[in-house]
Amino acid sequence: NFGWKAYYDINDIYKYLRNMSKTYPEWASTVVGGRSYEGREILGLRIDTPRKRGQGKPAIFIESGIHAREWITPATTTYFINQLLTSNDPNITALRDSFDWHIFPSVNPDGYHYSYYIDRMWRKTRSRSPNGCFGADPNRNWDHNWNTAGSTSNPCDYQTYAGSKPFSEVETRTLASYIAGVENLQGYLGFHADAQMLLVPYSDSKEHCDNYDDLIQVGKTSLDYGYRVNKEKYEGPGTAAELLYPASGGSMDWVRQALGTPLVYTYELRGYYFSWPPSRIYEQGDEVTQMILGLA
Ligand code: 0X9
Ligand code: ZN
Repeated sequence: NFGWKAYYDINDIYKYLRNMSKTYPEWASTVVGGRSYEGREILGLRIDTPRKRGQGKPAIFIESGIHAREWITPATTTYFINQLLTSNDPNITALRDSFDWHIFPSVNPDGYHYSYYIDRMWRKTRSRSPNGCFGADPNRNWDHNWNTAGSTSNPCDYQTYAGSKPFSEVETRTLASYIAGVENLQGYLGFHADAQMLLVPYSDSKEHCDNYDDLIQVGKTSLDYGYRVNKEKYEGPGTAAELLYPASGGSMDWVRQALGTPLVYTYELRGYYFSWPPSRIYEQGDEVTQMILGLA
């Protein structure tokens, strides 16, 4: 009875992933992208259909839920998985067969669980600092110009504590090593809420990466495809420093620079103070599906 008219807890999301791997064993398998402070797996689904296998299919990695309270991102990501595995639309089946997908609906499972049951506005991980405060911002913790912009060294900060050092959080450290092991990784899409914009690297300064012009062009096509669904305009594509605010230690910057992955984006979905009516998850699910199709 998993669906897209309610938000589900982490156990139900993981159950859904396991079910899909059992229903579509030729196409999909669960993968463990890392682990969390409280001992959960970072569970994902790899969708690598036999069509075009062994022909150098490019891999695309989808990261959602790095910020715990951005519930629409795990929801649209499972929606996208469902589209890939069940749609008969030839554009979607071609999309499914053309890439080796590594899709992680919740890369901060402890934080999501805490936000779901205890504190709706929780954003960080749940690691315990020596001074007794909890959590670091997992999108400030990656080893790219760590803690130089838009973050703090105060472990009690509710939002943007960078962690005690780069990759201090087991979630970011283990996930980074999984990502580094993905063969032929060409695309990395991170999903956030709710600034309604499309961001490209780098995020800590106004520096543009060397394929900035290509990223902008491809990003525009992605937004055009999304716009057709609900006539919703997203800002960008552009860098976080130019459109939002500078922030260092983000996953996208690390993947772009340390791994050299060419197509790296952060999608900021819609919402209002991180809430979005569950009855309308479909709306953003379809938008995201088209945005990914446009990009691909
Ligand atoms: O601050 C963030 O991490 C993102 N905004 S949010 O409101 N969802 O928290 C912006 C991310 C853009 N920057 C990087 N990807 N580094
Ligand atoms: Zn976020």
